[in-house]
Amino acid sequence: MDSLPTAADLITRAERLVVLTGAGMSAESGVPTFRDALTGLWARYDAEALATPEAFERDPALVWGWYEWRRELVERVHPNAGHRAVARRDCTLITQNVDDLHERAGSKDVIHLHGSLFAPRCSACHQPAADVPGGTVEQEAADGAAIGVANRAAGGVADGAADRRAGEAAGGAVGEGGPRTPPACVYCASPVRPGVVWFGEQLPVAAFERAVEVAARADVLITVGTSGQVYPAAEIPQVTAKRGGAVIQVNPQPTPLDPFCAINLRGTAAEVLPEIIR
Ligand code: BJW
Ligand code: ZN
Repeated sequence: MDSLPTAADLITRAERLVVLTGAGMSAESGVPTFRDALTGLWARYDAEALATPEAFERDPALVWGWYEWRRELVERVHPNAGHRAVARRDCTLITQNVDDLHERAGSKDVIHLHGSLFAPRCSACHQPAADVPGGTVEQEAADGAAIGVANRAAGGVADGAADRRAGEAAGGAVGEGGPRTPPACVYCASPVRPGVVWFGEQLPVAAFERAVEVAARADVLITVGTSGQVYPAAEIPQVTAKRGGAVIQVNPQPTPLDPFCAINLRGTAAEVLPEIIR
């Protein structure tokens, strides 16, 4: 890659460096992407059945079980050389990822555009589930049998066995862990939902506004491992380019962001980032 030294030089001299990451950033840690043809989540699971507010309303246990499976998967993996390279450099990091691998690598200034697998909240009153008095979310889930009984008594979500049957009936659209009854909110008894941004939902306003602001002021923005297909996140590199900043893309495949990039590096995050962030 002839342009590696040019990219490294631009990054070394940058005064306001911004890094935008997508699912490809965590792929070499073992976290699946969404849209890669064979290995992406959307090749195996139906986004409409799992990543929309309507899906959660229709079948909370199917959706909660899928996200719990993904949360547990993330807990078992580790940041890769790409996460570590970014953490070594002073920059603002904007991520679409719902994992915590940037934080675990040591990055401090992380903007999560699409929420987090580790911030569940009530689907009705929006209280963070971590505020549940008397325990963490994990303790609540471990106490799922009691919650299931309470929910059934309240005419709420179904029990584990029924959920599993529903998942099977849904055509196996559920993660390896199977459907799981979500915990009930202690304030209003509604099901707790994953703290992520689904299709059709607004991004967290303060996070998105700050992301646009730092992108507009960046002299260099590195976009890593995103297909550039999901809006409004895909606008962020365009903001930097239109304001005269240099956009450097790290991705093994071409993307719709290519025309906005001064340099396109066709390689993986763990290979390329340690070479260009010195
Ligand atoms: C590697 C690699 C390696 C592989 N190294 N690289 C304008 C036009 C058309 C549609 C819209 C529009 N504006 C809004 C929309 C609708 C929609 C949208 O964008 N749809 C498109 C898909 C058409 N957007 C929304 O609904 C958003 N909300 C919104 O606009 O609200 C408006 C509103 C306002 C006011 C009130 C109410 C509403 C919300 C979008 C939320 C996205 N949510 C998800 C799921 C999050 C939870 C979860 O994790 O389950 O976010 S979808 C999924 O896609 C996830 C990701 O963050 C996001 C982006 O994916 P990403 O990161 O780019 O991954 P991939 O898989 O697509 O790409 C991976 C890339 O990595 C590939 O290029 C590989 O080549 C590469 N790669 N290995 C480096 N080792
Ligand atoms: Zn509530």
